[in-house]
Amino acid sequence: MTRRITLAAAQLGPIQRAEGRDVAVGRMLRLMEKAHQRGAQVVVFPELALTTFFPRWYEEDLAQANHWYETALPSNATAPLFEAARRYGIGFHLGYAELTPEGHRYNTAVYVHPSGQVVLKYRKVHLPGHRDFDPVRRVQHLEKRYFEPGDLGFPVIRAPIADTEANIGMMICNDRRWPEAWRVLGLQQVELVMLGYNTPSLNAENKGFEAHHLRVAHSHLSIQAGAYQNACFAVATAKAGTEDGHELFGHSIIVNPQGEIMAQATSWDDELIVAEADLGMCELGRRTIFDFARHRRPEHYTRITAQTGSEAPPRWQT
Ligand code: CDT
Repeated sequence: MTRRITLAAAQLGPIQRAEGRDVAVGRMLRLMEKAHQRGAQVVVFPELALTTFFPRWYEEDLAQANHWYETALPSNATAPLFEAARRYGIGFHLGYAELTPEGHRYNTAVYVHPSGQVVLKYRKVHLPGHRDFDPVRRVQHLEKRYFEPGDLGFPVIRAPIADTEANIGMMICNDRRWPEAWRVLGLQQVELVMLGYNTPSLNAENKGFEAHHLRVAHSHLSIQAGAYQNACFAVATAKAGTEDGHELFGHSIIVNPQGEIMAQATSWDDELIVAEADLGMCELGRRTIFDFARHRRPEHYTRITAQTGSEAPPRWQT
């Protein structure tokens, strides 16, 4: 039996700081309608999809930032997305800022079944940037101020999608650059990784020049390598364009388990890209070169979990 599903990445153009959730949700609904017309069964929206990428703005008092966070899902603002999912029979992935009843703040994503039930929740583990205002940076990237590292690990769940089931997992933006995150998902036989991102076109750390085309290349390299080495599909969806005067590079992609790009966004605006995935394709890598049970040597990987920073090697002695 073939296990085919139609995947969509729903790239969002910029959402300006002054724009409310109603604007973002309205645009997302149009993308869901398009996804339905194009036969998609899963739609992946970006990281922090409901607002501007607010960690670029410094707020001394965190409570003043509460308006950027969701305290419930669905809420009045997000309910139309859940209704559209039900209407079209489409599951969707949504990235948002989460404020829990206990006061914890996370950069979160959920996968919502067409019935409206949340199937899987993930909280971003690798938070880039810094905690305090950095006068050297051209643009602030305050994720370490606004979020705690996720406390859910990298969960994978087997869930119904269309007429079949798929092992789904998630990562968020910076996570895609960490092979450890992909491998933890791979070790749970993930077949579909959903990930959203907001990546500036410029490296704003002022520690050297990084060419624009390499910023995109590094993103694609990481996603293609992660999908290939873990024999899974990946839907990677960007927020794109000039947001609050700062450029995000877009280039959303859908990748197959061979690491090939099946579809790529070409605009820096709202754009839907679609690809058909035969989940059976995950078997080849899993049974051959990346048959983990046969080939992995974890006894030689202890540094991966025993150590965080790198250590200098011993110096060769004559
Ligand atoms: N949102 C996010 O994780 N963005 C990072 C850029 C960080 S630059 C400090 C990324 O890895 O794409």
